[in-house]
Amino acid sequence: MAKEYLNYIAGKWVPSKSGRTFENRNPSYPDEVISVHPLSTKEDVDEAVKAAKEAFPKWSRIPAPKRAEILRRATEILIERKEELAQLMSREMGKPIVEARGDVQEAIDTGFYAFGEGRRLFAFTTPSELENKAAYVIRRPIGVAGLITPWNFPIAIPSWKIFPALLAGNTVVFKPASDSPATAAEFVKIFEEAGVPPGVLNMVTGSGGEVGEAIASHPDIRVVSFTGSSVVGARIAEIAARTYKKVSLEMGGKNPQIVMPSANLDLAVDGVLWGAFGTTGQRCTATSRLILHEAIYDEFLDRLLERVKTLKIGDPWEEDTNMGPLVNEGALKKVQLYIKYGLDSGAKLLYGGERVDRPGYFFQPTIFTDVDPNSRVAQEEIFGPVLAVFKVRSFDEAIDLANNVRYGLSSSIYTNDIREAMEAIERLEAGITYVNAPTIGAETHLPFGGVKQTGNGHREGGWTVYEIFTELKTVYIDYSGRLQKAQIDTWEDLE
Ligand code: UN1
Repeated sequence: MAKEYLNYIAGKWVPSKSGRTFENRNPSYPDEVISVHPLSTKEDVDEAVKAAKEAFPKWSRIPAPKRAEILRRATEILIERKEELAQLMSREMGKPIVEARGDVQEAIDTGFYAFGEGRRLFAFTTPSELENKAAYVIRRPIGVAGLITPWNFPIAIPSWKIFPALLAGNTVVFKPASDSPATAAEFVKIFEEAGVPPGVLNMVTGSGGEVGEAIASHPDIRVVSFTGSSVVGARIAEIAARTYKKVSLEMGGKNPQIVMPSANLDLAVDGVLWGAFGTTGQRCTATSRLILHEAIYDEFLDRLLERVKTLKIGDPWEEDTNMGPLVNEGALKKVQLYIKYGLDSGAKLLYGGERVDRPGYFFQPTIFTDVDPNSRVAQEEIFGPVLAVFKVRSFDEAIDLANNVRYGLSSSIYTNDIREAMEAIERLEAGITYVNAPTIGAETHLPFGGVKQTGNGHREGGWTVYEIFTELKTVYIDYSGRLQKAQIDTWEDLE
């Protein structure tokens, strides 16, 4: 029997006012309906924002170290429920169980970081130019935060936003992806159980077109944080600008792994297999381009081909599965379309390219060689297990090719030449560069985000996410007892 979940508004689990629902199916066996969720409307978002707005004054006045105590409890519950959440996630969106546990762990790490941040939230002090005057900066919560998250990290990415937003004293309206709503609802229950007061965290499920747009346009939401496609991100920014919101966007990637002649080739093969086919290529950090120096090109592809055949595709809840399904039928059709684009543009299929013969949206790991660097397969985010391989003659050509896309999230270079490594770190146009490690696997306590069409200048993770969820207040305290004029009074006047 499919479990029925509801929206969470003002501390109560409630259906959508529309009375409508949608089904959440298992992508490995699409006949199985895992759960049913409210198909919400703007009206439901209005209710949630109202609750969040009402809860804000009290929540924002609780000292941050005390808010942190509640978030620590939530993190402890996450630890207790890690296995159960991972199992649900794996069934709901198809991530291999080992990775699903990692997803929950990422939220645990983020929760404990937030707990520590309760006793930091550092700002700045600096001298005033006038005597007997203090000048410093404090961080203030912003108000109601609208958080819109994708399905590929069903707990990790919501945690990147919910923990810091709440720790900083904001209240939240959360819209999870419609392909992972059950894990999201269980995550929200954890905050409820940990003692987050009614109205402080609200969840509304439904479509991006209806619920997402309502969040982006609501005048009482003051900050929006979104992770998803660049097209939707640009749309959110446009709508949100009309009500002067702060907007943080984390969007697409077309991440390269470069392999130079001095590299440890087996290590680089391990890296690309994990980077390209982990999570079935459905990460914004996934390796979708492999840039090989001509000196190692043939040998590298031989080794890669040998290894890619050994990847185990299967039910994601089996411990030894390497690749689960794509998330839904739309994702499968998109990948199939890109196989056609690749072949039409003259690329050669080295491996894969076919749907797997079994129930569910399974697709083979796929490798294209001889890819035209300006073709769609080389330029666009496919979000599936498709790797485009390129041959280059020099380091400079590798860097230029790596930068020849509109995205800039992650990047990687395998080399044992220190000059190449250091130059790549400077020259790769990306928010993240790995040396001798794959493009995936960011740690939660460091800044995460990208340049070009991947982002709009913000960084989640670590301390930088607190820049997103706080406003700076500049404070001047004049204890001279007289009117002092900045820029006008001189030191000699004071004497
Ligand atoms: C994403 O794909 O949206 O670095 C995030 C990584 C993960 C996060 C990925 N820690 O691959």
